[in-house]
Amino acid sequence: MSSNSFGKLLTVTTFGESHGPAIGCVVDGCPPGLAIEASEFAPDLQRRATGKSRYTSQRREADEVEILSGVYEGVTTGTPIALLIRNTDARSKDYAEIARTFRPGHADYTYWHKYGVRDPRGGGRSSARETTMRVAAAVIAKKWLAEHHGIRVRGHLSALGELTPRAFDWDAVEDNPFFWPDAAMVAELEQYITALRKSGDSVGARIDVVAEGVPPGWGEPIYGKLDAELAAALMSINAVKGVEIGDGFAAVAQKGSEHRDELTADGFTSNHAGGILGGISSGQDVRASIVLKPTSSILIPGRSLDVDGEPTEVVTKGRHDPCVGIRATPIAEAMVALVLMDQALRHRAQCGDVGAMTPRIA
Ligand code: EPS
Repeated sequence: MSSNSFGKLLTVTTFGESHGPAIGCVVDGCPPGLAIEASEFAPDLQRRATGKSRYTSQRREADEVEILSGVYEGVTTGTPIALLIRNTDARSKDYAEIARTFRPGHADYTYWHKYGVRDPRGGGRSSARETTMRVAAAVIAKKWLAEHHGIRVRGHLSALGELTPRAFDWDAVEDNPFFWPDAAMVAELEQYITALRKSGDSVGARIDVVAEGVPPGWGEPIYGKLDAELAAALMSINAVKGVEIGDGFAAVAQKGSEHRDELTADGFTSNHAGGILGGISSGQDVRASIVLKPTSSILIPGRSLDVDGEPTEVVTKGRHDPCVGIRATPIAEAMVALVLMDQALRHRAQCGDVGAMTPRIA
């Protein structure tokens, strides 16, 4: 299987299967001198992890990072940084019943046709377990972006099924298991997911990510546009079916006079563009959103075929998420941070000693 790497000057390669002995990644191209230690990976990994609330998969992984290379005496050396996390709570017998069938709506079917073989245990390489290593890699990117450019990348759930926040407060986001910005609605969300779980079904979600502090100039027209690379990176997250930059699809009903972000000495008057013009950052907040489809591993019986082409009915038991979007906020943040750091290094490589004399808009 190829295409397990992305990025140009900062490259990330992930490896491993959900029920294999370990998952890992190699982050290559990180400049030397960044202080990093194993304990710094824990906060973001725990934000993403399973088993942290009643509303996600109950698989309990320690998700402890071992730094195998690229760091000496607590600082990056400029050599490849290899990170490893051992799988400790795989329960492969859950997958025995569906090893010869295809879950409707799951990658089981397409992996089988593409490779002619698949590791059915926990979904193998197609499992959301793989996203653990993206979050680990992005701990490095988030720290580098913060230290070198004062950038902060953060996200929140902006829809859970038909529910949307009625109020917005960043402070609320980390205080509930849904990354929900409206504290007053958390009880409603709990009831919603509990009822959904009981019904054996699943639901989709939307996540918004914002990167604050991105300077103007990052992004490479024509084929390395910042928005194009963000879209590709975000779309590579399991279950993502839609990506928007700025106002995204809402732009279809906007007038030019409404959509454009006017420039004044006091700043841009709005940010419909999501901080990107012509594929290059404008200096405004970079805003991206993703939509994750409902989990396909559900208890409601669905029609399918087995590997011999015989009709069968599939019921997926085990420890699945009723909504994968609930714990995907750190994953979306991770992909945005990794793309931004790669683009920052690329901008420095080509244009590090140039730039316009025009004052930057605040
Ligand atoms: C997943 C199915 C479940 C989740 C898993 C993602 O796997 P299992 O049946 O082995 O418990 O727990 O998520 C993780 C293990 C993780 O770390 O995110 C799937 O089908 O994608």
